Amino acid sequence: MFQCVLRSTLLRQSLCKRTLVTLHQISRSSTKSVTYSGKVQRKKKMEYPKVRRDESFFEEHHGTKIHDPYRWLEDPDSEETKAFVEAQNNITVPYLEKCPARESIKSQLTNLWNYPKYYCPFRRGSRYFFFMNSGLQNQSVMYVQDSLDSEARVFLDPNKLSEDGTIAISGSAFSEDGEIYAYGLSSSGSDWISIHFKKVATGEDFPEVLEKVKFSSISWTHDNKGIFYGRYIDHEGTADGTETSSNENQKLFYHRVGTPQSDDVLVVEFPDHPKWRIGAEVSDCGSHLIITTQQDCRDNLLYHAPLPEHITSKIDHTCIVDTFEADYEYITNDGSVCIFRTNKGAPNYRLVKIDLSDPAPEKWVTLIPEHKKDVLDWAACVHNDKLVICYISDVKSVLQLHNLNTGEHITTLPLDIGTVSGYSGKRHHSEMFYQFTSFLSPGIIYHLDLTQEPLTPKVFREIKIEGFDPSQFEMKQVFYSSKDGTSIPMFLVHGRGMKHDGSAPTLLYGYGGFNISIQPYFSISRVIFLQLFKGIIAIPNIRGGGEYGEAWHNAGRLHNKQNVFDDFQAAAEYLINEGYTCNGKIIIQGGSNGGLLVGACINQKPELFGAAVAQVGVMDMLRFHKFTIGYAWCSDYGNPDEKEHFDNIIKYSPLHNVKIPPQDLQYPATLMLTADHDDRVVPLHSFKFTAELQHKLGGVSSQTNPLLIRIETKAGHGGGKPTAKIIEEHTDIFCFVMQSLGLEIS
Ligand code: X98
Repeated sequence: MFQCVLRSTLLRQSLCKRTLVTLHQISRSSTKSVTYSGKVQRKKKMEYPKVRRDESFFEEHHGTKIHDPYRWLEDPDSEETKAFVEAQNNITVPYLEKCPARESIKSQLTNLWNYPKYYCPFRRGSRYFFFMNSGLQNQSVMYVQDSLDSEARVFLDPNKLSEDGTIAISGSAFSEDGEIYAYGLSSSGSDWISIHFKKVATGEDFPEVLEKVKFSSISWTHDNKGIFYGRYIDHEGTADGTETSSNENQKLFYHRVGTPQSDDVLVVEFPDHPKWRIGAEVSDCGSHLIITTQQDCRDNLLYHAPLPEHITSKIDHTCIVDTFEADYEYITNDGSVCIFRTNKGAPNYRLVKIDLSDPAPEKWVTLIPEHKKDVLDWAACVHNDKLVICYISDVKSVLQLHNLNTGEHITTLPLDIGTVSGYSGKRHHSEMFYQFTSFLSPGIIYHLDLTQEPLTPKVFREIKIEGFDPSQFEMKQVFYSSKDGTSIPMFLVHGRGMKHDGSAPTLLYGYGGFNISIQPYFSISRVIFLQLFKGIIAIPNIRGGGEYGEAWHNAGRLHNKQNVFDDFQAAAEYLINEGYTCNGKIIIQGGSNGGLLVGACINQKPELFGAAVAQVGVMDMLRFHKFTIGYAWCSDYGNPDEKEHFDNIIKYSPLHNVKIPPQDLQYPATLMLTADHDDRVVPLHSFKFTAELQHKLGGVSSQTNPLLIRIETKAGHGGGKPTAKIIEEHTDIFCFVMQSLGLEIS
């Protein structure tokens, strides 16, 4: 399961720069309190496109009449929506392109980006594989080696699959003997993948391609004959990621390599539960199929089935967990005794042994108990009887080795302050690799030979970047108090010896949801922000994430969602009150669920921020569950069709809470970003919110800050985006912020 990248956080893009305010000169005293950055500026007002409002369209939600004048924007294929997209890009693109520093920003970004990026090697069969990007390649290339010291040959180069780098590898698995590679390809950033099969020895592809695959695991039977995968066989109409239809009725199939997809065997389905997504994993011993189902974005059911020798029909499975109340993740097994990572009765997660032949919960045995403070983030088995366990401790990674049989702690591997961003190792291997990253460390890959005592990790590869000297910067973690007194951790990164005079442009990035932890990681665009603009990067670990386990997630979801916004706003207030920056120089940024965060915060405290960048955000909180996989997010947002959730959601839904601010105040300069193939958070969210912002505020004389949307083509939610598009996007964001805040490059 772990190959290279662990628990990737969504859209870990940043933007960056530092500069001097020109138009926004705010008095020093105002930087000490949260006030008037939104004061009227002497800037030219933007002219926005005329967008039709259907004032007559409304729906009753639990007795409340809700107007939805832009419902027509939900049809991505209508001529009117296409005209909207064109009209919006027609004002946004010239705004971004007139930035005088554009070429300089782009070339500095490109130059610094151009360094070799290596990822953890992993052994499959008798060979080693790794991904590497030489610098500016659109997609990382997969290499193969016969041994760690032998020459690396290109195994699969996705850059050869399209002219513009928009075809990306997304999901893959080697057969047990390492001789066949099953790999998913996604086009233009869509979540849809097609699965291909490659013979490792010759590089030759099998003829068949598996289509209509989404949200799927790929797991091989140990006879190397085929894979289990999830498919939306009933999906009608376009399946290229531009459609918005709900993803329902996923079914688990078995595909035998070398045969057409039409011959695939339907092995598991749950026709009474169209919204369940099915995960399947063949156990380490090859004898069991572990099946999980999930309806939302937390808690899963658990089933198992002994694997038949020949898979020709449905597989009978036995239910082990029949209630959605906790997460269960298979780690390894010895015979019928399986180890799972779970938060059942352990909000910070524990490892538990479940005997499949006697699976009653009262018979479960705790192998690694819950840590009282640190979160057991992931676990893997290596060298037959060892467990690698990664904890999150105050947002930083801690990596340990334990005994598989007793759970006993063997050693804690030395690690700097940062994140274990990659791991590879197999139970039947006596070596492992792991990758470390942090704000100021582009990556160190360690190799650990578990046969050598004392256990001594060796640096296998360290990534260095010409033109980036980490010693010129400093990073620290602070804890600030949120509105209700909760202590929130926040990382701050800035130039060493930075003037602490409240004038630094500050990029405040947040996510706040879905049990996702935002741990330190390296980002070139953030370095650019630090270097060019002498800025500050501020990353608060707001509630809703997984940094402190289930309790932290729970404190920021459903009826507690407002805590997420409060935490983010309190971060801005802390930065101002501590004299780091002032409201006119705070740029808030978030993507996906973090786009919702940005949308909600500009509605709730427009005067607190100078600029806002909301990427691929969820903005219509009354309708998110109607599109693609949106229904799965009810575990964080609640179901708007239920009154108690509606009553909560309507208070913060970005689309429904745009208000003209009090006299003289205005919304921050706001840039929404979306893309035509985003089938995770469909573009209509950003379309409707933009139309509403421009309608309500566009005619207000104090609103001189621009309210714009950038609509990308041949791109999706962020995964698999080619480097060229990423650099272009960062450049646009910098140009937007620079011009709208009146910043200058020093
Ligand atoms: C999702 O919606 C996750 C969607 N998702 C899945 C499963 N597999 C995936 C594989 C690739 C990409 C997405 C996948 O649910 C899956 C498959 C089988 C069984 C269980 C799950 N997420 C949320 C999201 O994208 C947050 C985290 C993941 N959001 C966008 C939330 C709001 C905005």
